[in-house]
Amino acid sequence: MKVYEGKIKGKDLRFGIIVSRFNEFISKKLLEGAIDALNRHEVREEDMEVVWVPGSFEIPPLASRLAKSGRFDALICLGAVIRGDTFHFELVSNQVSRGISALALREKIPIIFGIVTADNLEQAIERAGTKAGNRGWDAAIAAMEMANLYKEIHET
Ligand code: INI
Repeated sequence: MKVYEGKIKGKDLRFGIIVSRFNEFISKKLLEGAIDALNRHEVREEDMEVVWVPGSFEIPPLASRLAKSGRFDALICLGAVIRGDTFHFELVSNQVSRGISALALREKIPIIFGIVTADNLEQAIERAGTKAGNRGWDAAIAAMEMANLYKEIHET
């Protein structure tokens, strides 16, 4: 029986990170978590590119362009959508999740969903490096695993 499982290692892999400036207090913590995870798994500084966008709504169109550039083995999308910030929470969170999943199906590289959706600021803080871990770190781990898995599958 052949079993495929991507390794969580980052050496010689290139990552694009798209991060939203809206709720930057949270998203910069996600970015720190993601970079830390990549650093600790031997991804070189020159193999990471960070692109800031105004809000999570802008993440899918940017990810689409970066995916087509051919420069990356995986993309990591980071943002924070918090209910109560504005009444269009549902609209933004639905659009960004639909957009990223549609892209992930269409593009050749993994596109990882590292968007925190939370009912309030406290919940978002919990997911950005306090008691519920750091979703940015988790997204980077998933990106390495999926990038290696895609390579394994394509090589067979
Ligand atoms: N963008 C976010 O990243 N998080 C939010 O919580 C949010 N809310 O709630 O409004 C948000 N809105 C901005 C949106 O992403 C776009 O930047 C804006 O609509 C311009 O297109």
